[in-house]
Amino acid sequence: MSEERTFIAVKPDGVQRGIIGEVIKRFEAKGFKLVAMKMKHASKDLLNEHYIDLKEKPFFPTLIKYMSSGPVVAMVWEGKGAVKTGRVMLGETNPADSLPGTIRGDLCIDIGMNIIHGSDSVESANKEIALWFQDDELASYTSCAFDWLY
Ligand code: IDP
Ligand code: MG
Repeated sequence: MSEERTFIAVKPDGVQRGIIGEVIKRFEAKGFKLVAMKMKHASKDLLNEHYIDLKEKPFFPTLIKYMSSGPVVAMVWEGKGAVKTGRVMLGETNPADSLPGTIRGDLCIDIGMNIIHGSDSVESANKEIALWFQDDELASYTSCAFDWLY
């Protein structure tokens, strides 16, 4: 159970606004283990695949334009309940509905500029991790904090 993984990405606005460190700080402080990270200016093909479930939405073209407007920082975080807890840490899709204390609740305003992505289920996490990372980009190590977390 402590090996559940989620895909988290700081979106182009989060990168431009200098929020990468704040996001990493929150996931590290929570106790999740970083197993992969890279900066990537995603292609439209990659983003079309990443957001394939939303392709019929009216905002889809704007979303792809936004997400390809600059580099993102893609990460994989591991730990018990990483997917669900990760979503709680992010807040709601619309920052206006996100509570203070969440990343979106604290750090952004507009639904079209909501600074961060997080997988919404274990199944989509596994799909997204495979889409953004090669197997050999996922680090395998034991965190010295493990026995103090579980
Ligand atoms: P999520 O990122 O919280 O999982 P989704 O519904 O999967 O939310 O939507 C993916 C992304 O699409 C959102 O994070 C946001 O960037 C964008 N988005 C969602 N709904 C809207 C909208 O109504 N207007 C503009 N952009 C939207
Ligand atoms: Mg989503």
